Amino acid sequence: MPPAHKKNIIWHQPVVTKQDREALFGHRAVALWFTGLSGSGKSTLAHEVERILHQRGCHTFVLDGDNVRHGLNSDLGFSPQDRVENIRRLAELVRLFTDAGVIVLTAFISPYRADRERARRLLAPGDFFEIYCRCSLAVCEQRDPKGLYKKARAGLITDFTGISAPYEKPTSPEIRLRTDEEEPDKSADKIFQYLVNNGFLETNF
Ligand code: ADX
Repeated sequence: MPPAHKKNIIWHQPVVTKQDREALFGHRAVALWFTGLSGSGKSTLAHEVERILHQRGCHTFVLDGDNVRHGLNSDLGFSPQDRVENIRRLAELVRLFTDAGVIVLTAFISPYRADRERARRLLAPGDFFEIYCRCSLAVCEQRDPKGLYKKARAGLITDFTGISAPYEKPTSPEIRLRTDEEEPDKSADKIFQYLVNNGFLETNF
């Protein structure tokens, strides 16, 4: 935005705050940010954790990379610049969801460490949980649920993560899972236990 426009935009303080909404809903509003290769199980796991939390009366929402690219980010492709912009916009969206008191679960490859760290910094301290879905390329490729690895190997898709585009592994994620070795319900339970153990689902905080 040109600086001249910026100076005419004033931040409006909400009357009902994030803390008010958290107290009303009875749980903290945080981001569970799943990251990993395509086919590593991010989306499956995000939906499974959401199911568990929803059953417990939590307010939740899953943001899935493929889905958001149909609408909000339909103008973006997979070049490095477009991926940066994809994650920048999504991090802002996640911020809005947490401000609204919702536990948001995201399933974006989010291959660049710097972008994930920027998303972390955009949220209040302690509100961002990086969940690394560690799954070998061989297993992702064998699963190939959308047939995209095959197309990437055949050169029909360029800039494909893991094949012709990089994936920067998290160095210190809050939760690290072996999604190529562990069943999704077991991994989902670990995440749920993590939230319980760290007091995120307490009704009186
Ligand atoms: S990200 O890298 O910008 O975070 P995002 O999660 O939004 O990616 O989208 C990834 C999904 O888009 C993949 O799960 C896959 O279904 C699809 N896709 C299409 N082309 C590519 C590509 N070149 N690289 C990775 N994923 C792709």
